[in-house]
Amino acid sequence: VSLRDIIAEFAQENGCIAGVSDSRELTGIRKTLEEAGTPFVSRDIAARVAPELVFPGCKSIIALGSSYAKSFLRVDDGRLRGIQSVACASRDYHVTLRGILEELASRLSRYTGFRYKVQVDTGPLVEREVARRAGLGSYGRNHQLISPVLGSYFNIGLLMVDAVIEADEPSPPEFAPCVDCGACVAHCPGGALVNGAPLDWRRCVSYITQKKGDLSPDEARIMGSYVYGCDVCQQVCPCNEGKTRGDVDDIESVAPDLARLIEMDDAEFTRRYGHTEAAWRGPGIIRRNALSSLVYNSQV
Ligand code: B12
Ligand code: SF4
Ligand code: SF4
Repeated sequence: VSLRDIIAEFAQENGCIAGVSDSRELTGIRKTLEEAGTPFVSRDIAARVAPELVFPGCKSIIALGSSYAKSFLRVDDGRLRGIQSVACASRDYHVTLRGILEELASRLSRYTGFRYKVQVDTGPLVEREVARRAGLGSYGRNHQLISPVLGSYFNIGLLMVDAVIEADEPSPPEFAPCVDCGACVAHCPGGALVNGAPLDWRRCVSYITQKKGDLSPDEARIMGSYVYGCDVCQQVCPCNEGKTRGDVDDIESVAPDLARLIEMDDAEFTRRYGHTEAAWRGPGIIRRNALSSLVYNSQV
């Protein structure tokens, strides 16, 4: 069997999509990266585009995509509820996807010797571009990488290896259906999506819910009822129709009772958020957002 067959079989067993990219520099996106000034990531643009700098000896990169799409109905029980990304209804992908990639490395090591490095979100490489080159999907106007199989609600994890594995055909950059759509641009609460330009991240609700410090009145207004993350540009996207996998178990994970959140102590924070991606900024930021959402709700 070929390494490609093993990867494909492993991905299927784990409900993921998979592709392989070569390790050449990510050409063509350097200028955008320099202009974007992206938060939460390395400012070392050279490392962001060069697999060789991130993992010396890198020959191939396996990209996995793991869905977090779940369906749920909004509740109307008279309580003031905030909004959280549906990602908060799943276990933190930094942990789960890393585990899956470590397991893949172990599976492949039965067939060949190699060194490897895993990156899931926190490393410098521009993950969406690597995943596009590995054939996982194309960019929507919402800047999400959209897969024909999973839609856009999926996380990306990378396994860099120093073995050569035959690469997949890259996906075309632009998601074709966007030409006749524009729903995400029209519905983005912060007006952060501008056709043809990089994301205006300072106006992106997802960024505002994760930034440190106080919120300006403008930021609080854009954030509205959101407490962690934002899915609007995915919710309105036709690419996600029929792509959910299971239901949200606990409505509090996507529509938390704001009065309860502002009173949450650290132990309650760990119980509610400890296993999710929303835990990384700590309880103070979630309480800040909950309070801002309550104030916002009492004004509208
Ligand atoms: C910093 C960051 C953020 C920042 C800034 C986002 C941004 N768009 O730059 C904030 C906090 C706002 C954010 C929000 C979110 N993020 Co984020 N984020 C990252 C991170 C760490 C770096 C992103 C980055 O390098 N941005 C720089 C910009 C310039 O790069 P880019 O968006 O990838 O786009 C480049 C190319 O890909 C291409 N491109 C992009 N769009 C388009 C469109 C067209 C038409 C074309 C031709 C090209 C093109 O050109 C760009 C320039 O080089 C990555 C993980 C990583 N290490 O890569 C996760 C990552 C991109 N985020 C992810 C997710 C899930 C989200 C949220 C959905 C979370 C949420 N529910 O709130 C939102 C979505 C916001 C949005 N519309 O993009 C996933 C994306 C998965 C996917 N299917 O696309 C990633 C890959 C994390 C992961 N491992 O799963 N994020
Ligand atoms: S909502 Fe429409 S324009 Fe936006 S990414 Fe989806 S298909 Fe493209
Ligand atoms: S995550 Fe929300 S605020 Fe950010 S671009 Fe998408 S719709 Fe706009």
